[in-house]
Amino acid sequence: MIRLAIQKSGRLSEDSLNLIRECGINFVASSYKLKTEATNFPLEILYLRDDDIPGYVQDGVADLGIVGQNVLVEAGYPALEIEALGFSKCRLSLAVPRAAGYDSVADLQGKNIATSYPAILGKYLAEHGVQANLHTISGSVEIAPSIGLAEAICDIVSSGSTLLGNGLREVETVFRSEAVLIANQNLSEEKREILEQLQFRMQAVRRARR
Ligand code: PRT
Ligand code: ZN
Repeated sequence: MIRLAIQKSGRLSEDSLNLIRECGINFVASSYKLKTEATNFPLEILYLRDDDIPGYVQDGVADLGIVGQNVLVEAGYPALEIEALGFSKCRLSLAVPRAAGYDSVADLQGKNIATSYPAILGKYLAEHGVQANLHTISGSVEIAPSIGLAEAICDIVSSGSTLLGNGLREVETVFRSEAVLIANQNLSEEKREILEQLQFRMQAVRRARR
């Protein structure tokens, strides 16, 4: 039996469940239960907050997980990634108020930037020789400039309509992300065999979708 952690409810949930189902794995999903066992494959599914998934897989509480690369890298466990899954594509971008002047990332020197991704953003700014004051907030990052908390933000973007609706302009792509399969690095021989079968099926599903 192998344990896979997926997001309980959010943007990754439906596509994660669909992928497992398309692999021919049957289970009864329920919105109030925290785990389910598949009926025709040695798999147990755990439903968690996405932010908790990398740590649980690192610690071996779960053997596998499906999570966004943004959350995985921010948590500091990029090495757990074993396969990109091709859904939940998005980018982590810097944005400034539409009326603000902006030529390059150097313009952010000494500025206040609100984000939920201080680790990824901090690394990016350091690579570009920029020192800024990062304000870590867990949600509603887009409103930070209009309430005077920051001159810029760094947040997840997909269509760009949230930025637009908040009077912001996307100026730099900091990180590109999609959902990935992650695995604990010390799986038993038995679990590694189950993982191999699961990956084989996932790859077949992805080929069939193309
Ligand atoms: O409750 P839990 O902690 O599990 O969920 P969560 O609220 O932290 O995450 P959730 O469900 O919002 O997102 C899960 C993952 O989906 C993220 O970590 C990303 O990998 C991926 N993803 C893909 C997105 C988006 N697209 C996305 N558009 N995550 C968030 N957004 C948000 C973004 O923060 C912004 O507020 O949507 C808004 C922007 O969307 P556009 O289309 O207006 O640009
Ligand atoms: Zn989350």
